[in-house]
Amino acid sequence: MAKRALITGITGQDGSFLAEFLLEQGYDVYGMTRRSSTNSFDRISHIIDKVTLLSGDLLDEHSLASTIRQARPDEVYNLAAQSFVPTSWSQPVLTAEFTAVGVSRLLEAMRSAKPDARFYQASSSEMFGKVQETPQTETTPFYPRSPYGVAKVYGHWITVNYRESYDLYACSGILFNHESPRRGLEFVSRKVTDAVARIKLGKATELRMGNLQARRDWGHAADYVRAMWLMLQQGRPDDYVIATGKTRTVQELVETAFDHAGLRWRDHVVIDQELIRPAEVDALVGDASKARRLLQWEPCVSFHQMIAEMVDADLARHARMLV
Ligand code: NDP
Ligand code: GDR
Repeated sequence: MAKRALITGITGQDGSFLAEFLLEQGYDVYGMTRRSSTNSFDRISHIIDKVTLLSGDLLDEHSLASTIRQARPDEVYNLAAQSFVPTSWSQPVLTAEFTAVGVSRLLEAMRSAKPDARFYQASSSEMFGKVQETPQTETTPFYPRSPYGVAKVYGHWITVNYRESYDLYACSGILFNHESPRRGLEFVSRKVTDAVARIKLGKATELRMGNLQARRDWGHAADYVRAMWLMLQQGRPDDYVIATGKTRTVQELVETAFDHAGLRWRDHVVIDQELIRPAEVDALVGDASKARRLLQWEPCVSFHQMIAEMVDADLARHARMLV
């Protein structure tokens, strides 16, 4: 019989890649979506006939329990969250409700409706924040620097706590930044590749940016969703860092994207103080050796391949809009 998986956040970047991956593995895929007056199914439109969508919201425990009862999942992937760091300063309480307490609601729903399901929590390198050691591993202490980071620390520890308290198979994947052409337009990689495409096609001239000196460890979303699945296929549940081990500045990302389109970034980029964050995470770089050793996980897509793919996709999209 086919295994059944429930994905919260299926309409997001990672949810769409994970749904594709699990369908390829022969799973019956269920996705939880929240109601909105316009649908947000763009990222899953190509697989919409192959997945079953169920209505639920992280704010509503009743809907979570009902979603789990309907899906009867073997595996639950909790990818839903308020995931944009700057919004967590303007909406700190909502971020805590979705990204922190939402994890408790889902774990409680799973514990009552399907306690033998395996659970994946989407934890984040933002938990390391003001880093206490470099590179960051599963044992590096957390020091979050935004309401989002604080909420993710809660989500991480409640997952560990439910594993230890109730013997659930619950894993926390501490994933570093990962991108793709499906990344939301507000995140730095996609903001840059989208602007490069618009500038190249004559639709824009300027790109306003915040801190160019911040460093991140950027990988590709398709590689990272494979790691989520691997975590749920092991003999026992555990937590894993997923990262490439390479760190680059935002400026290097900008240069790479402009170079790929044959443009000079200095002709177009303007620093906007409004985009500087109240507290910054200056430099992240992960050590994924535990995942490499125990999950045999390796990233396949390089940084340059990924940025080229994103620029090309945005160029094609904007060119289509011109005709
Ligand atoms: P996205 O922002 O692209 O997707 C977030 C998803 O959560 C969307 O499907 C959204 O639905 C859904 N969602 C938000 N609020 C609720 C709610 N109240 N109830 C139900 N669903 C909700 O995020 P990513 O795909 O990039 O990330 C997936 C997860 O991984 C997130 O938890 C994120 O914090 C975490 N993460 C991401 C990293 C990255 O680099 N991408 C790195 C580390 C962790 P809708 O379409 O309706 O808005
Ligand atoms: P991050 O991703 O906050 O790391 O969280 P983002 O791409 O938003 O920022 C990365 C770095 O770029 C700097 N930056 C800018 N960022 C944005 N968005 N826009 C700008 O104009 C800009 N200029 C400079 C930022 O200051 C920051 O240092 C992402 C999210 O996906 C989280 O959900 C996830 O948990 C972490 O990655 C790991």
